[in-house]
Amino acid sequence: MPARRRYFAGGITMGYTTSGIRNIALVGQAGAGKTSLVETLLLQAGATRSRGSLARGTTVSDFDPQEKRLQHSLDSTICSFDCNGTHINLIDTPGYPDFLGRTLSVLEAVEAVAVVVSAAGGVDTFTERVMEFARERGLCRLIIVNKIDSRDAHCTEVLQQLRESFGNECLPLNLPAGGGDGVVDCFFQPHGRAADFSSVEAAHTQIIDQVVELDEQLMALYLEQGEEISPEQLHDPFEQALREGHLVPVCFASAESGAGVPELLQVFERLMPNPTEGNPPPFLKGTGENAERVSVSPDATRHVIAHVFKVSIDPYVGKLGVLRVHQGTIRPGSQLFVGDARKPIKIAHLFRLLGKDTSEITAAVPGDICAIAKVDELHLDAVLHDSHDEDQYHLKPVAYPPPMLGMAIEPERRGDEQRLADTLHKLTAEDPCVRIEHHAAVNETVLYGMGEFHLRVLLERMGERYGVHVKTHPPSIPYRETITRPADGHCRHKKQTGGAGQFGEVFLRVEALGRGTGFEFVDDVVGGAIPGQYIPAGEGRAPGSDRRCARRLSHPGRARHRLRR
Ligand SMILES: Nc1nc2c(ncn2[C@@H]2O[C@H](COP(=O)(O)OP(=O)(O)OP(=O)(O)O)[C@@H](O)[C@H]2O)c(=O)[nH]1
Ligand SMILES: [Mg+2]
Repeated sequence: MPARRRYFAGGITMGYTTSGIRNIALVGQAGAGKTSLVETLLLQAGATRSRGSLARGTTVSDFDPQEKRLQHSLDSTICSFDCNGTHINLIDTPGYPDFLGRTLSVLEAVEAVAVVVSAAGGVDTFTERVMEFARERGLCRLIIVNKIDSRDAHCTEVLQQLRESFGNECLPLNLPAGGGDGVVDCFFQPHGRAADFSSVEAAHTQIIDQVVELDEQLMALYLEQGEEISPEQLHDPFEQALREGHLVPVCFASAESGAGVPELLQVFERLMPNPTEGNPPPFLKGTGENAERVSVSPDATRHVIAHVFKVSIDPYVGKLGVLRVHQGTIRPGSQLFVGDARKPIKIAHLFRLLGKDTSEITAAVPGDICAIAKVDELHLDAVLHDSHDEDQYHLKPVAYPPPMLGMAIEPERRGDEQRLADTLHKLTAEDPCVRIEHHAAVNETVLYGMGEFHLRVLLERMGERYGVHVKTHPPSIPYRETITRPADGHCRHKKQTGGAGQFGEVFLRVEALGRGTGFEFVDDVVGGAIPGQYIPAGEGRAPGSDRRCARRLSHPGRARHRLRR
């Protein structure tokens, strides 16, 4: 059974506005230490009293029994907390490529992604994939090199590898010091102890040079007059450099020892973009080719526009939709339309999430992330709005990888067919990379996922969470015959059983058309040798031909089809 969500009623009044919000998703390869980092960051920020452990299954992020058992994140987890007056919505994501759908869907809700790389492992293909996805989506990127305490850490090589893979705009904001027991700041106050490698002064100069390139006035001050530029003066060009991908800052940390974690929190608060500073979300109005880009701004007084980027189906409380408010303010009691629906839904309660804990809040301002429970109309990628002016608004679709591995399933117990159908519906509602197909030709239901691990997790979840146990086997292949080369056929039918006799004669040629080009019937009878009403009988009667891609020809002047009385 899944972990029961804990609810805290009371209605927290938020002490922050849009500019005080930071939405950051932690992404990166499995085992890089994202969940561990969340744990250490929460403790550092004072959001939790003790640091949970992966081995004991007590982390805030991996609260599902399956996650505890496998010691891997299988779903994204929202951790909202306040730190020094800043409201941080930190989202932990799974690093296994099998769960990429769940990772990509949360990137719709953030301005910045923090890509976590292990100092012991370096860059892998998953890191490259998420870096590219974030760049394409116009998200600001930060790289966290974790595990600097590890004996296998090779920070110099990893920094070098990052620059080779993602460009020279990957510049360190801090560097490991004391053999990985801490970090030394290269941006705010670059005057600490010596770093383990490279020079703090050189790193400071590199990053300032990179940022002032975008601001002519600052450049003049800095280069011509040799003035020291303060981090406050650099704030706006720094945000611009992040938005344009002109700078990808790199931070070093250890989730295990806590080294670099206070510095990381400071980077989140002071340097990561707030919702007004990130690239605007790619909202479109209309469908297909007629879709036009529309502007949505984080203005609290305008119409509400919010996007559902995560749905989880909780057996205890039903559907929980997690949304990012892009415009306007949502309050308990707000009436919102889901997509083009004419009838509004009423928001009874609004929640903020910290792992499995759910606390009621009094409002969600633009840029914030909140949750709504028990609204069946909500679905992944739905847009909520409070005016029909915003009907047809949607976010630019995400290019999810198609689930390719299929497994045929049927309930173990007869009579469970409906429960199986309901469960499959729930699984597809939660994960954009799960697909169900019914293969009518062989009467099989096939569950498609990203890989073996994905399918195994889905089957276990069906059993544990919903009590539906299934038998599985590889999907049957509905073999069909097709025409491999042209052939001619001739058949004569004669029947004389007393009274009226029957006679028919057909000349037929079959040829293959191109794959997928359909079926074509060509009547080659000339001169009306066969009366028109007998021609359709020739179509659809040729043995051994695939109706979908065959061309049949009856020969000119030779086809005969007669009925005699
Ligand atoms: N030495 C060391 N080990 C770490 C550190 N951070 C995480 N680990 C270990 O790395 C392993 C994986 O950590 P997780 O936090 O589960 O990694 P993850 O990125 O969340 O992995 P997925 O959920 O599978 O994507 C665990 O055994 C952690 O104890 C670190 O800073 N130093
Ligand atoms: Mg994890």
